Amino acid sequence: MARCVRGIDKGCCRTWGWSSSDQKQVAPVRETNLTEEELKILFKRFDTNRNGRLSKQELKDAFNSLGSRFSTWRAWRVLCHADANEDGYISEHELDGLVKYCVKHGYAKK
Ligand SMILES: [Ca+2]
Ligand SMILES: [Ca+2]
Repeated sequence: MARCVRGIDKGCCRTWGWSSSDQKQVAPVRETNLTEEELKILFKRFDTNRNGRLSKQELKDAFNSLGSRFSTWRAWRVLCHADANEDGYISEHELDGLVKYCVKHGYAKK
């Protein structure tokens, strides 16, 4: 009898579609077809004040365009990760580290 009740519960969960509605809420990481080279070009385009460095705001805009849902957090993470001289900006020679971070997190082709 107890076994029968458990079976009904399981059936209810399926009927209510809990798992399927959960999946809808969690959007998958947006798949891009960008190569590392294309990513570099994209990031350079977001150097809106043309000073050759990417500020946190510029990084945030770039991640927004890549479909990141947590662009502010991503910009902060990427600065921690790729800002080698810790001046708060990603400069041209630090771009490689930035791009590698993006590849690792699914923003570009491997
Ligand atoms: Ca800039
Ligand atoms: Ca730097």
